[in-house]
Amino acid sequence: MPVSFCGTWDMVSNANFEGYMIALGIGLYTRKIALKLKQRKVIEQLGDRYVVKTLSTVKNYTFSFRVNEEFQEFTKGLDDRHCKSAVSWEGNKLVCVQKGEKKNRGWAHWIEDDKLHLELHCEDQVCKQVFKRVI
Ligand code: 1AG
Repeated sequence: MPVSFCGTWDMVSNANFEGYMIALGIGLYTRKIALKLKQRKVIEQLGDRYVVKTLSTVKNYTFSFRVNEEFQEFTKGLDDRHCKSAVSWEGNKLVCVQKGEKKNRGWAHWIEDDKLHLELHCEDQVCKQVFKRVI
């Protein structure tokens, strides 16, 4: 049984978020604002359904999924693209493939040293985020 990702997590580091946003085609002005934001993850699990909220003072992004079940994702307020997304367990990592216009797009979440780790990738860019538990 994998460890629970549920709870509230605050960003402590955000490496190459700029490169990831450039790969997604986010404009300069939005990138400058987005880089200053401390993101918060709120992860809830209701039965086999996960709800993941990415919160900030400027924008929030919420989506939900069932593991191993493809879903339509619209990255509303982010890059506003439609993806066919699917999340699965790979060992202790929760791994998402986001099929769509952008090649090699996806993310992986795992827990290491009591921190929530997130690797976001798109094309040749990898962003690495780490969050500490607040509740
Ligand atoms: C995500 O988490 C969202 C996390 O899928 C990535 C956040 C933004 C990156 C995408 C494009 C940037 C576009 C606009 C930037 C403006 C604000 C950014 C900060 C606010 C975010 C809401 C995946 C994973 C799922 O956590 O578990």
